[in-house]
Amino acid sequence: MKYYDEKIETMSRDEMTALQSERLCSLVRRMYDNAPYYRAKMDAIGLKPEDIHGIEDITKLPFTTKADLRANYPFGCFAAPKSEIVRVHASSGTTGKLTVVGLTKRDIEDWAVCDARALVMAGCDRNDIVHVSYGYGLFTGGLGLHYGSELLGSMTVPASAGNTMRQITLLKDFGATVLACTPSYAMVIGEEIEKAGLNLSDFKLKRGIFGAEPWSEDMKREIERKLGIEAYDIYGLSEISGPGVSMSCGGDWGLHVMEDFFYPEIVDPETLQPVPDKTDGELVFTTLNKQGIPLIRYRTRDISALNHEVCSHCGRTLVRMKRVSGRTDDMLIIRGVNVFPSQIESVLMNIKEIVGSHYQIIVDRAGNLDTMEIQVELAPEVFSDEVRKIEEVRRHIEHDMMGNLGVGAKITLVSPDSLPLSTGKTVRIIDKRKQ
Ligand code: DLL
Repeated sequence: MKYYDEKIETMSRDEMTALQSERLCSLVRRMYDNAPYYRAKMDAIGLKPEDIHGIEDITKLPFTTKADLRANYPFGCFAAPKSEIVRVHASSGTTGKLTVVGLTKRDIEDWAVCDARALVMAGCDRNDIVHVSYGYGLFTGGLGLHYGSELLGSMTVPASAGNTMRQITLLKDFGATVLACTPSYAMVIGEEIEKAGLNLSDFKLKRGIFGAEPWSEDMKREIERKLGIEAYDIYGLSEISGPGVSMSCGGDWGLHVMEDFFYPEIVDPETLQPVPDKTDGELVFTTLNKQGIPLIRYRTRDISALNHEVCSHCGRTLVRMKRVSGRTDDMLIIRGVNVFPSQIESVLMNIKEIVGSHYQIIVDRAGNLDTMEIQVELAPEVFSDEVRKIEEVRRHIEHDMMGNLGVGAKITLVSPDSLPLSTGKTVRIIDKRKQ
């Protein structure tokens, strides 16, 4: 099975533009009539629904931000009557209130289609056994992949996150062929399999559907090696629709956006002006088909780039977005230098004496100077080595970090298994400057 929906996934640019234009015009009308907060934004600049004739007019429309969702907590941004909402999800940001979204029956069906398409992009079909270790609940990861996998017709195991040894037993006994979880949890599962002395040949795993947090190419290779699988990147956010907003096909440039549902733009985060293809900027989405909580020009804070060329790997015409390496707001500025956690991870993944996926970044200020400490777990076999050897490892990391980040970091090596483990999204950064 090459495509889930060949017509949409290989549509010509002109046809896609026509579809998006039609959907945008009807969305703007609906929002104007049913979403008072957005109507107020349009009124403030004197914009009427009839001023929007097609997707080319999208830049006339005001942006929406997380602050709008927070100000209208919990249900004030819904554009459908509460009687039509059949499910809510929510995500907790790093600060403040939950962001709540409401879905109608059709929203859930559309979402399942996105995830079914995503699974097929990764090479899955109805013969697969899909083990879902994303959390089930208010978080969108578990239920999103779950519905997509069922729609595809694959046997679906709703394992949810946690209790790693039990997960491993289920993976082995049920013969799961696909594992869906956060990349950091995939690393934990891989490490536990190694520690338990289990043989990969006792498992039938072939593919992994990993997302919900930034992860580097190096981490991808490490997960592939540890679990003997091919790892695919899945992207999404609750505000837009959870996992399946975009998905990698295994090609080497980016993730295909389900652009008949979600219209992507990249803007300069300072000027908010659109940037050319393949140029980094802030990713902005408009939900073209949603009913419960449609959003127009929602600023994701994620950094990406777009590429409209037809994909030579899979033949899809769906626009690609570059894998998200960080957010405009998890970017650390250390003594004026911009640092992304993904850069730190890349350095760590190439050092064999440590467990590269277990690290924590602590940022503080001493006097007027920013300080950055990176705590990393030593590999168990190195932990028992003599102090001189361990000090050498520490210096080596410090040196590589300086070379790659352009700013110094204090490296602290800690004993194996001493940093907090994550079964979902990992908290990597403790920024004491903000406390
Ligand atoms: O994380 C939805 C999801 C679940 C995606 C399972 C993929 C798999 P939120 O909790 O609302 O939703 O968090 C959304 O997570 O804005 C990104 O910053 C980050 N993120 C999600 N997927 C990726 C990815 C889910 N593949 C926020 N790469 C987004 C990098 C990602 N960052």
